Amino acid sequence: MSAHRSGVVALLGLPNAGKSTLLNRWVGERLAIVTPKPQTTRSRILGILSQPGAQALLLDTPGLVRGGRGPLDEPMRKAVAAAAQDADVALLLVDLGRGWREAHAELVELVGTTPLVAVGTQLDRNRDAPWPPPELAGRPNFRISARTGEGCDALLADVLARLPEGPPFYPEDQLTDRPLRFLAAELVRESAFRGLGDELPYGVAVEVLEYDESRAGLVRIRANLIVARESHKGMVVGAGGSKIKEIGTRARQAIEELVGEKVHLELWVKVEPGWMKQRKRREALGYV
Ligand SMILES: Nc1nc2c(ncn2[C@@H]2O[C@H](COP(=O)(O)OP(=O)(O)OP(=O)(O)O)[C@@H](O)[C@H]2O)c(=O)[nH]1
Ligand SMILES: [Mg+2]
Repeated sequence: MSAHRSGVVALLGLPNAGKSTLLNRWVGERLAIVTPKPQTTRSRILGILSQPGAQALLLDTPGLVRGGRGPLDEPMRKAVAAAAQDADVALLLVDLGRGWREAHAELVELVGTTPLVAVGTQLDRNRDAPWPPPELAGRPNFRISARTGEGCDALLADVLARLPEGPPFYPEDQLTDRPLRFLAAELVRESAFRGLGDELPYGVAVEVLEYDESRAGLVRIRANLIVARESHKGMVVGAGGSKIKEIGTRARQAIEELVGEKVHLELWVKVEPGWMKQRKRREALGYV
């Protein structure tokens, strides 16, 4: 029997490459939220993938924008750098439809000497796109669709074979290091991102005030949807409270699916100017 392998796999790429979709597919749960909006992921999300003989610690990371100067950009850049440097294997995800960009070169630089695997994503809708780009010539490369699953098993087998020998770091039934209350907050944020369409205010955040599992079969959650400006409150609440209701209903359903129990979700909108600029506050909200 061959030895057990374990190690850290960083998922890197530009916004919307499909990093979080791939993490969720491999782990089989919605650990990382996914939306069509760039910069959906705001922190390093660990997904633990255990198979007989191997355990991969998958680090999903925020997609960086070039020269981004928002208050969240610097901490997000640090999260990406830390993931890249912790990794035993780095996956550079490149949307086949958008192809190679200058910002990819910066990510390659961040990865340094860690073995890098090039992954062309969203194959289902970009079958004829050229691949690999000349900048990635000589690197191992794969094409996948995280949406349909095409190519994902072959990529995973290759990645696991690159991990160093070692025992598992986590119990094999553990899927992440984040508590359920954080995952619940993220699912509320995902629902808000989806519900708010193009007028989404950048500064939306979610804070879970209460996560109560004391009653069998029911989780009671009280949460704030935080906006950075008074003028954003109306957008989130909607006419007669219709928008916040829609956001809450969709989030509740997603949380119920994740925890496998009934959920009671009470959602409030709170204006908190400047939360993004305060490091402690960002950390308390889980975005680092
Ligand atoms: N057609 C298709 N769409 C995909 C695929 N993978 C991801 N998407 C879509 O692309 C969008 C972005 O996916 P995410 O997984 O959130 O991308 P990300 O790289 O995590 O993005 P950030 O967190 O913003 O950096 C979502 O609307 C996904 O549904 C794919 O394989 N095929
Ligand atoms: Mg993401």
